[in-house]
Amino acid sequence: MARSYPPVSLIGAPTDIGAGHRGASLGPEALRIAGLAEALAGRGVDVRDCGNLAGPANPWLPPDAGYRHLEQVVAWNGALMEASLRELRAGRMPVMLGGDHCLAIGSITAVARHCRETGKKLRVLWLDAHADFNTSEVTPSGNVHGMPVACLCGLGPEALTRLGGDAPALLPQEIRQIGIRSVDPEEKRLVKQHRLDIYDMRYIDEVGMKRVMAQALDGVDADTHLHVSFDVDFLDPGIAPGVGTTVPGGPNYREAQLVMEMIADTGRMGSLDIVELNPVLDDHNITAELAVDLVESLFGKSTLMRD
Ligand code: B3U
Ligand code: MN
Ligand code: MN
Repeated sequence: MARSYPPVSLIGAPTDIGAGHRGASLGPEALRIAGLAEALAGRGVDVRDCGNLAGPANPWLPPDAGYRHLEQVVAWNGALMEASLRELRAGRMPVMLGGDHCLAIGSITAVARHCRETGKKLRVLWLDAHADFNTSEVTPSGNVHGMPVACLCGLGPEALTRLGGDAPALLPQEIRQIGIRSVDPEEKRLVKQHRLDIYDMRYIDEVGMKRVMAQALDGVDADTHLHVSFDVDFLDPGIAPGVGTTVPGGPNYREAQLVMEMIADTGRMGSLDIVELNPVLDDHNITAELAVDLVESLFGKSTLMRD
C-alpha cells in the first residue's frame, strides 16, 4: 500500500542575506521552474504554494561585530518562523524553499515550538558539506549561513537564539549531521565540545551510507517529528554545481537517493528545508532538477513498491 503524506505548503524565502555569494535568493524560483509542486502533486500529495515571503534587501556589507547583516537575518527568520508555525498548526508540512541556510534558524525554531506544543520528540537531519556551527567569535567570514546550528543550540546573538522565546530551540542530541567535509578549525573545537553527532564523509566511506542512515534514524518512532534540512551543497559538486560553496568529495547520486529513500521509509518527515541552491552558478537548472528528483524520493518515489 502506498504511504499517504500530510498536505504540503511550499514557502519561498528568496534571500541570500546569510550567504557569501549572491544568488541563493533565486532558489525558490529555480525549484518552481524545475517542477517541484507538480512532482509532489504527481505523487498524490496535496500541495499548496504559499508564494514568497518578503524581507529586507541584501545590503552586501562587511561583517559588523562578527556578523554580516544580522538585523536583516533576524527579519527574514522571524517572518519564516511565523509562516512555518502557521502551516504546522494547520496540520500541514512546511517545505521551505531557500534562500541560504541561515533560514533554518527560523524554520527549525518553528518546528521546535510546534513539538513543544504537541509533545512530540524532535529529530533534525542536517544534510550538508558544512557543520554550520560557527559563532561570531570564530567565524572566518561573518556569514550567518555558517552559524545556524550553533544559534539553534543557543550559541549566538539573543535575537536569533531566542527567536521563538525559549533558548535553546534545539539540543545537540536532537540533531544528526550527514555528509560533513568542511569544518573550520575553531568550529571543530566547538562541535566536539558540544558533542554534535556528525557522520562525516570519512565515516560514510568506511561504514557505508546504509549503516550511517540506520544510525542517524535510530530511535525515530511514531512520536517523532523528523525535520530534514537539505543544504544542496551536501551533494558532490560533480552532480550539483549550482551552489555557492562547493566542497569536493560529497555523496554521489546513488548515495543521495538512498538517504532520501531511507528517510521516506520512516514515514515521519514533518518538515523540510531546501537551501543554498544558487541558479546563477548552475548549469541550465540541473541542480534544481536534481533537488526535485531527490525530494520526490523523500516523498516515497521508488523503483518498486516496498510497503
Ligand atoms: N564554514 C564557512 C563556510 C560555509 C559554511 N556554510 C557554508 N559555507 N555554506 C563559514 O563561512 O562559516
Ligand atoms: Mn549549510
Ligand atoms: Mn553547506
